[in-house]
Amino acid sequence: MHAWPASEVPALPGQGRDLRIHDTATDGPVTLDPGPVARIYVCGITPYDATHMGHAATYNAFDLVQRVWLDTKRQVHYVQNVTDVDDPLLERATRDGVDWADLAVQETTLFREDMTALRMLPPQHYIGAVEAIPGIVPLVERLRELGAAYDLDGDIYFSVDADPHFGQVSNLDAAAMRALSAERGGDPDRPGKKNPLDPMLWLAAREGEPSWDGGTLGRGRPGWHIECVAIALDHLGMTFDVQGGGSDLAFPHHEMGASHAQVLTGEFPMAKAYVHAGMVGLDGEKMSKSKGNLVFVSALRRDGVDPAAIRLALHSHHYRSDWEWTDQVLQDAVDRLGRWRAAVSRPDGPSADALVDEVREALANDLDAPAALAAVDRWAARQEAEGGTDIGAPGVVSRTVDALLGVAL
Ligand code: 5CA
Ligand code: ZN
Repeated sequence: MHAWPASEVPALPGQGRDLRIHDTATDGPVTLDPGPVARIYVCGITPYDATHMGHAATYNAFDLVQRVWLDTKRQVHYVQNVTDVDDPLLERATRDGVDWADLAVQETTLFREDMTALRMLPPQHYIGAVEAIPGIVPLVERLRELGAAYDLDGDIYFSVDADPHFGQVSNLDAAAMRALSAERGGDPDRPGKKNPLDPMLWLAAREGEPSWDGGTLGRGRPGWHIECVAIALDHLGMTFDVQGGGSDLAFPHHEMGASHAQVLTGEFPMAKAYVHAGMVGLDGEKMSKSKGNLVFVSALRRDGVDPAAIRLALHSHHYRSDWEWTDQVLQDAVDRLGRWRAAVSRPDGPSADALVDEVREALANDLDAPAALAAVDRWAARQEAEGGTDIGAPGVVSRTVDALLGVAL
C-alpha cells in the first residue's frame, strides 16, 4: 500500500538528544541507542471507522519518537500495518451492508488524509494484512514444524508455552491475562485448546467470509498477531528499537507477537522497547469504535478546526497518561496556537537558544510534550511582554516547533 506524503522536517542548530523512553517490558526508562538507522514498528488501524482522537494521540506519540531521532541526525526506518481483514471490520461491513474491502479502502484513505493534515510523518512501509498473507503462511507453517502450533478443527493455534519468555512484555498474572484475552479478541473458553491463552494463527475459511489459499494450512485468513510479526520481521528484522501502540495492545497483541517472533527466530527480544500510549476517553469512557463515543479528526477538520490546533491539543497531555478529550482541551489549543503565531510573526524577539535546548530535553525525557509546550509558552509570553532584539529568533522558534512538534506556525 502507499502511505501518505511527508511534511518537511527542518534541521535545527546544535545537537539533538538521545531518547529515554518508558519500556513496558521492564516497566522502566530505557535510553535507546539505535544505530544510524533507527527501526520502529507502530501498529496501524483496523479500518472500519474514521480516525478518532485516541488513534491520533497514539500516532502523535510515535511521531515524536521519530522527530527526536531525526534531530540526532539518524535516519528512521518506520513500518506500520493496516489490519484490512479482521473480525471487527467484517462485522461492521455486514452491519452496514457494505463490502468489507470497500470499507477498508475508504477508511484507510480517510486515515491517510487525517495523518497528512496532522503532519504525522509517514512510514516507509505501509503494509496491509491482505497483502502480507503470502509472507504469513510460511511463518505459520514454520511454527507448526517447530511444534509451537497445533490444529483445532481446522483452525491453527500458537502454543504460548513454546516461548520461555512468554509474559515478559506485559508482566501480568494469569487471571489478568485470561480476562484481557477474552476482552480483546481471544477465545480462552474454547474447548480443546492446550492453554486457554493460545491465540489463533490461521482461521480456517468460514461460510460467507473472505478466505485465501494458505498452502498446507488450507484456505483461511490470518490471525491478528502473526500479521504484525510477519510485516515487522520482513521489513525490520529482529531486535528493532521500538514496537509501539496504545496501552490496550500490550496484552495480548504485543505479548503474543513477541512470542511468535521469538519462537520463530530463537532470538530475544523482538523489540528493545515496547512503548504504549495511554487511552483517550470521552465522557468517562475509553474512546472506541465499538462503544461509538468518538470525536473524529476528519469531523473537526470539516468544522474548520485548524489541524495544527488538534496537534497542540494532543501534545497537551503526556503520551503515557489516560486523559479525556473535551471542548476545553481543544479551545486551549486554539488559544495557544494563536499566541504562538502572533509571537513568531515579528522579525525579532527574545533569544531562542535556550528554548531549542529545553524542547529537546523535554522530548528526550520520555516524550514530555507538555513540558515542551510550557517552554514555548514561556518564550511567547516574554515576546508579548517585552519583545527582544534577537533578529531571527522567531524563525528559530518556528523551525523548532515544526521539526520537533510537527506544528507549522
Ligand atoms: N489494527 C490494530 C493494531 S495491529 C488496532 O488495534 N487497530 S485500532 O484501529 O483498533 O487501533 C489503532 C491504534 O490506536 C492502536 O495503537 C490502539 O492502541 C490505538 N487506540 C485505539 N483506541 C484508543 C484510545 N481511545 N486512546 C488511545 N489510543 C487508542
Ligand atoms: Zn499490530
